[in-house]
Amino acid sequence: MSQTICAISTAPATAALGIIRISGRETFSILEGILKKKNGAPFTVVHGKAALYRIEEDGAPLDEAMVTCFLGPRSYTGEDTAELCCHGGLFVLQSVMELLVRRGCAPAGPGEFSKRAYLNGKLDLVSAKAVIELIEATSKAQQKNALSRMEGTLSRKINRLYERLVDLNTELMAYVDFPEEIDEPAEEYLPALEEIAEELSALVEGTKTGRLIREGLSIAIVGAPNVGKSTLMNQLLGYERSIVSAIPGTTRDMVREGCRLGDLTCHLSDTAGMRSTADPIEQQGISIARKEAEAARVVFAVFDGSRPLNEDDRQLILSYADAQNLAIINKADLPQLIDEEYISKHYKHIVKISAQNGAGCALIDEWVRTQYSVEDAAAEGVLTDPLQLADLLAAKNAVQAAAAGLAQGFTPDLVSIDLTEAASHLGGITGQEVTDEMIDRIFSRFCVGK
Ligand SMILES: Nc1nc2c(ncn2[C@@H]2O[C@H](COP(=O)(O)OP(=O)(O)O)[C@@H](O)[C@H]2O)c(=O)[nH]1
Ligand SMILES: [Mg+2]
Repeated sequence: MSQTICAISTAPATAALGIIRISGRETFSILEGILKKKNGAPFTVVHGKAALYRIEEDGAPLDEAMVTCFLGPRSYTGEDTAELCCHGGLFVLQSVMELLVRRGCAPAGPGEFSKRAYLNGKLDLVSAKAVIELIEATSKAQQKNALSRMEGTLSRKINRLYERLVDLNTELMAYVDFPEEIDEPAEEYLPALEEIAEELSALVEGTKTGRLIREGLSIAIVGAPNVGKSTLMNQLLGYERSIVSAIPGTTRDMVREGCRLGDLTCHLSDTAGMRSTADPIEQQGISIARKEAEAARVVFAVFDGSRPLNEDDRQLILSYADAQNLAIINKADLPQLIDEEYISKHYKHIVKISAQNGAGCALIDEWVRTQYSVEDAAAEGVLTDPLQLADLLAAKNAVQAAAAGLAQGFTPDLVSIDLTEAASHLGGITGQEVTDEMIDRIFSRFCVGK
C-alpha cells in the first residue's frame, strides 16, 4: 500500500474532459513538481477545493487541469488523493499519466482505489460490491439498491448480527470452562439464537428480491399465430426487432431482447405462434417456444380480440393459466369478438391493448411494477451477489442448527462449532473474515481508476 498510484478514471475514449486520479503518500509532493498556476504561483494543497493549474514537465506545458485535493483520511481511499480534471483527449491523458509514472506513481490495477478504501476501513465489502453494481446498473431498481447499500444500512445490520454471534459464542465457550456459573445454557441462549435466526431468515427472504433486481425478469410472449406477439414485442422494446406480418407462422426462431418494464430489467422472448401444424420447421419453433415459456418466470399469453377464440387459443389458455401470468387481449382498436369472460375464468390478470398503436401498453408496464414491486427492498438495500447470498444462507442454516442443538441439550462446545461457522459466513459478507484471495477477486472486477 505504500506506493502512490494513478489511473485514468474516465472511459478510454475521446471526450470533453478526462479525470486522472492519484492516491498515496507521495500524491502532493509529486504534484508539486508538475503543477503551476498560470501566474507562476506554486501548487498548494487545499482540501476539497478545485483550482486551475498548468501541468508541465521541466517547463514544457502538457495540459491545463482543474485539480481537487483530498487530504487523507478524508478521501475515498483514506489516503492523500487528488483528481486532475484534464482535457479529454486520449493522447493528453496518456502523456500526463506517463509523466506521473516518471515522477514515481505506479499505474493502478483494477479497483485498486476501492481496495485501498476497503483496507483503510472506508468501505466494507457489501458497499464495495454495491459500487460495482451501481456502475453496472441497467435498471432503476439496480441503481437504487446499489446506492442504498453503499450507504451501509445493510452492512450495519449484518455487522450487528455478526457481533452478536461472536459475543454469544464467547459466552458459550466461557461456559465450557466455568459450567457452574450457568445452570441451563439452553434457557440462557436459545431466545437470542432464535432471534438471530429469524433476522437472518428475513434477510434470506429479501435476497429473492435481490436476485430479481440483479438478474431481471424473464418473460415469454406466447400465443396463436397472428395474434400480434411480434408487434407487442416491438412496441415494448420501442423499435422494430421482430418481423411483423399478416402471414401466420412468420416468427419461427425465438427472438430475445432486454427491455425495462416497471423498475426491472426484463428479458423478453418473442416466440413462434402455437398451433397444430405439419410443417417440421414450424413444429421445431413451437417446441422451442414451449420450452421458453416453461423456463420464463412470467408468460404473456396473447389473444386476438378481433376474432372468436379458436382451438389453438383454448389449448394455450389451458397451458398457461397460471396465477403469475398475464393474459393480453390485443387488437383493441378493432371491433371485439373475443369471449373475454372465458379468458377471465382462467386468468387472474388481463389487460386489453392495441400493440399496433400502443394503446394500453402502459398497463403492462404498470402490471410488472405492481406484481414485482422491488422499490421498498431496493430502497432498503438487499444482497444480490451470488457469493454473498450463499454465505447468508449458510449462516442462517448454521444458526438454526446451533439453536436446534442447544434445544436438544447438546453441549455448548458442540453448539459453538455451528456458531463459529455462522459467524465466519457473516464475516465473509461484510469483510471481517475474508482471505486475501477473496479481496483480490472482488476488487479485480472493478474498472481501472475506480
Ligand atoms: N389492427 C391491429 N392489428 C394488429 C395489432 N397487432 C398486430 N396486428 C397485425 O396482426 C398481424 C400479425 O402481427 P404479428 O405481430 O406478426 O403477430 P404474431 O404472429 O403473433 O407475431 C400483422 O398484420 C399486424 O400488423 C393491433 O393491435 N391492431
Ligand atoms: Mg411473430
